[in-house]
Amino acid sequence: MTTVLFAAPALWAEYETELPKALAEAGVAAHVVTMADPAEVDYIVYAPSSPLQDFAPYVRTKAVLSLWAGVERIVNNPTLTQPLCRMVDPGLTEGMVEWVVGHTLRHHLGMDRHIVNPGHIWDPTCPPLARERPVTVLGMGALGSACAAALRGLNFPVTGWSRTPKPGCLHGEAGLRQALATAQILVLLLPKTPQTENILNAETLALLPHGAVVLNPGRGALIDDAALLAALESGHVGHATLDVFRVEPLPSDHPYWSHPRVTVTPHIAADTRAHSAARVIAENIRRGEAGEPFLHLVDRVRGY
Ligand code: NDP
Ligand code: OXD
Repeated sequence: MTTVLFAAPALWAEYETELPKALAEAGVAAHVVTMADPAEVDYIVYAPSSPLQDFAPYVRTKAVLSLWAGVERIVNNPTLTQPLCRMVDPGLTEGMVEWVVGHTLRHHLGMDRHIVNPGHIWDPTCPPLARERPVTVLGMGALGSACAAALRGLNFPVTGWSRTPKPGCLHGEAGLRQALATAQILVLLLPKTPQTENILNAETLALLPHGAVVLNPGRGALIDDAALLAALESGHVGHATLDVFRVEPLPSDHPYWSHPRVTVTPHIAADTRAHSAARVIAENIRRGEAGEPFLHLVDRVRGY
């Protein structure tokens, strides 16, 4: 059985050892390669940044296993008729929790005031406690729910919002309005779909409390950039910390780079970690071979 990795060559160094090891642990005999005759390939491990775009010749392939959590670059590919699984990796989740908690604490505690204090101003104002700082997470999936749990563990009152009803979570248009109205810190962890594009626009930004902070480790297209810049200019949004952008790398003349109340991080919020991700991939290959349902199967109509 042949599994082929389509990803940046640098990733091969990690997966060429981790994947065979994980497959052996899962009791699956598979050959892992970076090149193969398409007609001979059983599974494709795929980074959406890979040049592979035509899946039609992969007639025997039982699944395409994405190394990324976000699948917007591949989900509408008309040549992809094979099942598509997205990445849910404990290592990636851990990284996202750390990024979200770190940036939430930065803004909650007002750390910048003390880190950058050229006038040596002695300002003894204490920040409020976390329990007094409502946070909203839009997107309560694998990543959003883990971030919400970690923030709740620090006593932040967290409101979650998702597409479908879930216990303790808001949904729908009215739910979105309610979730935004209290969000002193707003975290975007939605996938990019036609329904979520520009979800943060002039109208929804206006629903946030004055001075709210926006953290976007989801996807750049979730935000109407002009509307966010206008809200930053007016002071309605106090700060935006952005990890993802419509165009990446973010062009050097983009106003986000020079805006004093925008922090740009270069799509590093969370990375798929080969050691743990290889085990997720191996489990899906084991399932495929055993005729069991795949984990983390993408709903192609829903788009995530
Ligand atoms: P999941 O699919 O597990 O979760 C997505 C969540 O978004 C679900 O709660 C889903 O609702 C909700 N959602 C989807 N569409 C809508 C909608 N129209 N209205 C309301 N809620 C909606 O994804 P992950 O948590 O694994 O990942 C989220 C995103 O994070 C990825 O798609 C990717 O874009 C981004 N990401 C960014 C990284 C980075 O380094 N910056 C790294 C990894 C991921 P429901 O639960 O009802 O289905
Ligand atoms: C992902 C990402 O989707 O890195 O996994 O953004």
